[in-house]
Amino acid sequence: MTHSLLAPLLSGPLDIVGDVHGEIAPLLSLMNHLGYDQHGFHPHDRKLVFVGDLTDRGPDSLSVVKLVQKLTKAQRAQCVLGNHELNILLHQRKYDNGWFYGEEFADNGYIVPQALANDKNRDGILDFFNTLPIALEREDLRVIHACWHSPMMKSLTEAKSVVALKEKHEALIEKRAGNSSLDEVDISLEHQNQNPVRRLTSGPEERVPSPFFASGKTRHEQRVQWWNNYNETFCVFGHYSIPDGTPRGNHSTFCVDYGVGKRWTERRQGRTNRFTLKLAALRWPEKLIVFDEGESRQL
Ligand SMILES: [Mn+2]
Repeated sequence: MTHSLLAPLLSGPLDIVGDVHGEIAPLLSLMNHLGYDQHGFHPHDRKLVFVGDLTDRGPDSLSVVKLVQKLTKAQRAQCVLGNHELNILLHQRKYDNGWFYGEEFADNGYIVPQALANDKNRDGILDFFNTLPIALEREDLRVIHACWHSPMMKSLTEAKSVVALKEKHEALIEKRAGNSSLDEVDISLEHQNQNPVRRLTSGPEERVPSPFFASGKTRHEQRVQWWNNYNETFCVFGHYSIPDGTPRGNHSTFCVDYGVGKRWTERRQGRTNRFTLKLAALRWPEKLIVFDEGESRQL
């Protein structure tokens, strides 16, 4: 099967869903509030679009992948590749993707409840992730996981697989860096910003004026709020979770990740509903934001 990493977005009215991160129950609840049945049928023929990061952190990445795979196969949904799917495709073990390798997710001795993958379902997950485009586009709308960067979109047609495309650019950047006087931080920024696979799935970064300590290591880079300088076709993205609900974006961008990936921390504190961290969808063209517990508001 051939597929392009820059693909046409489905036509008609859409519901664009934020980073699910293994939270199957909020996803089913959100689909219900949006008017879909569990097979993804909508009475007004609406379609679902997922912005990537389907897995890790939440209780059941397996069921989320299975559902989204079924919906996309039936052409009732589309999904773009997030950095979490990319890590799994690259066999990069991160602190929160152990479920894929059959390992428990422990946080300071607390075991986060999660369904674990096994030899029977692992290859199917990789096959599905390998079919995901990086970007979707139609005349009035664009969807990408982290960052739309027009000068790089053409490079998405250079290779058939996301892994091949990443490796090709990695080699080019290493070669350029080898002939330069760049320091370690500059080289790391080159890999983040000049490799289309990394920039588009996890966003541009910049050097910080003074290094800071976070999550166990000294950081020399920080994320760039690329949307402040974006004035093109309306673009919906995820990745930059909004724990306090403060919207991210400008007049032509919208971040639909409302942080449900960390909901396990709220459950751990005994909360069972009215969560602060939510799963959201943006209805298009209505520009209505709908949350998994049923609330909604106009963008
Ligand atoms: Mn992400």
